[in-house]
Amino acid sequence: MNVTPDLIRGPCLPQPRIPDQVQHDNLKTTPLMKLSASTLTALPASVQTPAYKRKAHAPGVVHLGLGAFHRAHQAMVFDRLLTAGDTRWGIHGVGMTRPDLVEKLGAQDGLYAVRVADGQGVTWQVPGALWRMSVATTERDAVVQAIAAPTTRWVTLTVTEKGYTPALGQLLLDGLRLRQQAGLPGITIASCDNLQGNGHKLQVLVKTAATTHDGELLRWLEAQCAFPCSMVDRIVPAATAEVLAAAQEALGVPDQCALSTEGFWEWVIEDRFADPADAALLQSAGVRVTSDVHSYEEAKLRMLNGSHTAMALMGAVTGRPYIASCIGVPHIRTFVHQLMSREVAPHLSRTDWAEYRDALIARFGNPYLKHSVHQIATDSSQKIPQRWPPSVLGQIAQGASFEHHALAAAVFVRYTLGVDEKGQAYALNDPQAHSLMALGAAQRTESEACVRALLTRENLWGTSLPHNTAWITRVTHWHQQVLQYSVDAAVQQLSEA
Ligand code: CS2
Repeated sequence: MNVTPDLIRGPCLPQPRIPDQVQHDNLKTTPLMKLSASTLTALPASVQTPAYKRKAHAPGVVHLGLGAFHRAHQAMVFDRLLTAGDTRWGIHGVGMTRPDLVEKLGAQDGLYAVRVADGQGVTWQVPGALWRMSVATTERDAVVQAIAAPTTRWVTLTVTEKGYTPALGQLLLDGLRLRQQAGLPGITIASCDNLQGNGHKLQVLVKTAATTHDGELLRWLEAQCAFPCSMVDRIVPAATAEVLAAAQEALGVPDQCALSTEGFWEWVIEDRFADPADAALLQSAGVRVTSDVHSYEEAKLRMLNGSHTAMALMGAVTGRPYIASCIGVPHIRTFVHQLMSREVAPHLSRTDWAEYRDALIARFGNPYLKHSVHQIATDSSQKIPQRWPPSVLGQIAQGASFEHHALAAAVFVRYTLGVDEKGQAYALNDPQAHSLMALGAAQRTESEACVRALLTRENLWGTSLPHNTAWITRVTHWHQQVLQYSVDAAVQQLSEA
């Protein structure tokens, strides 16, 4: 696979500075200062900062979903294009649900530091692409106007699996309608969420929002707008107090929005753009543009995200806080290796899966990424459908074993109890939390009935698995092992089999 870890990290661009030590010390003596446009030029030279004039132009990109992932991934790709002198990639970032985050970013003029850290080293960068911000819930009209702005050329989205609602389709359509009515050109609307065929799903959502009076708008949409599918990858945990403290140390000023990520990043996007010239531009920034996103999407969702969900649930139930703490346990590591090699890989169209698997296991172990298992277990009901069933169905079709997925599913059932094996209670953060916990509550006394109730939910497992007796029997078996012995004992037993 095309690994492009050094593109973002690239060498610092030369910038005029006054001596660093003096600046650093000055900043340290002024406790009220924080990272912002006015302190940017006084940061230590070790921190890479934007080498272009920020906000001199109107943003060309509207991004929906201003979470950590976007800020440490696409925003850094756009920062690279801005650095190369193309002024059209500034971002109008839209917080979908987090006014507090938008407020904090606003107070820092859209600036935040990113620690890029792994076995190759540690660097700090302040990307400069975030120029404007809005909150979707309270400033809907500003978002619609931003989509309709003449300078807007792209809309990108990271709104999470559960964000693909009719309201999202309506928001986009309202902005696009204004563009069409104003005679403006179409734009590229790129979903970057962990959904198979994300571009197609988004296009359907937008079209579904149209009414019978929107015939002309739909024709314009078809002819002038593009909804490419894309696969995005970079592990970006929610920031922790440790990262904020490290940022203050590295920058010399507090940064309430600092993030930590790995050197690796990947963006594979379908060659389908409103402006075809964008393909070469994105390529110049390290993005892979291809007609075959599907094979990258399926490999990433089932290998990386599928393993993530399995480990996150194991971590939540065993009381291990981070993905790195899970992959560091030999039998969990073996389990993940076997899950990918034996049950996922046989159904992938990518042939380089063995290198991909090994690279993933190394990435999971990155000690700098305090990637909370409870963060990844969030919204499991929305994530499992993309991550596990396709591999299980593939194994069933070939008459092959699906024991690793069956054990992972059993751990999911155990997870719905809301208390770990050490007796610590935790909250399920999931749109289906209430019904999952209600179903899972009786599992200690009525294990079989409980597993059956959870496995027959078609919104989790699809239409065919809920009727597969062999699948239900094996999940029930592993669930009993987990309850009787422990998650570790079951994982150990399977990984040594
Ligand atoms: C994770 C992803 O939270 C999750 O569900 O599996 O955010 C994962 O870290 C990214 O997709 C990596 O690119």
